Amino acid sequence: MTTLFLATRNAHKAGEIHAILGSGFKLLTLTDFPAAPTVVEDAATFAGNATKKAVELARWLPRQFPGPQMPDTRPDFVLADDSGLEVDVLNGAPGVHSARFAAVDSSKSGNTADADNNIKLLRLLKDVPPEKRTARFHCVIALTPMLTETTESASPVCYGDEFEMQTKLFDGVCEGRILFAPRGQNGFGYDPLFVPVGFEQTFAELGNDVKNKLSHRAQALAKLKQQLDATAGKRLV
Ligand code: ITT
Repeated sequence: MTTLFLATRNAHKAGEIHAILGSGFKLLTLTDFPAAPTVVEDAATFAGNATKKAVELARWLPRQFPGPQMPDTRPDFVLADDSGLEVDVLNGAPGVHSARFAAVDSSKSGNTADADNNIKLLRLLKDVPPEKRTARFHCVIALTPMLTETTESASPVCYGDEFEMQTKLFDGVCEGRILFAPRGQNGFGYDPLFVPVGFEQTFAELGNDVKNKLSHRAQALAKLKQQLDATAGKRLV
């Protein structure tokens, strides 16, 4: 069984990843490692931030699993998801700033409450007609193998590069539109405002089972699974 370390502090995101990947994976999360470093998400793209989260955690983790005595619990890969909402009429905003949209023009650091982010989005879109309220959820997942401690001590200079070189990216996009008021209780973030193409209900109304089949995250994870299955197949040959 493949063990993945989820580099996220967002419990909703971790729950969705768990539900989408199913029982074929063992998952550890940052909740299991409260001392893990906080990664500053200052890259300009989802791919940049996802890579940064995966690589920094993959670099830190080997020290938590010293020696070969923990082969069953030792993660095989770090998985980091960076995602957000891109609204066309806002030139792609909130984009990489989705988690802290309400504070993006202030000096405050850290994520802001989902309700505040949604209120800001609705305010910016208040005069935008329905046909111009197109948007998409975008997710990039970075998968970094957990290299061994021996590799790290062998050549610290090359080690960081090695992590980045071995990182694989998987992306997913879900097109839709933004409503004028929130609807529904499920999900998180902008789900109560987002209606995916082909539906009349928001992600928050459709519920987790439907969302996890068509979401940006589901699409990225389907590609990741395909890659892991192909690699496992090659190892067996
Ligand atoms: P981690 O970095 O710890 O994973 P985070 O919430 O800060 O948690 P991101 O930096 O990737 O994660 O920001 C993602 C934000 O984008 C999230 O907080 C929501 O506001 C929004 N978002 C992403 N996926 C979403 C989804 O499926 N439904 C609703 N909103 C979503």
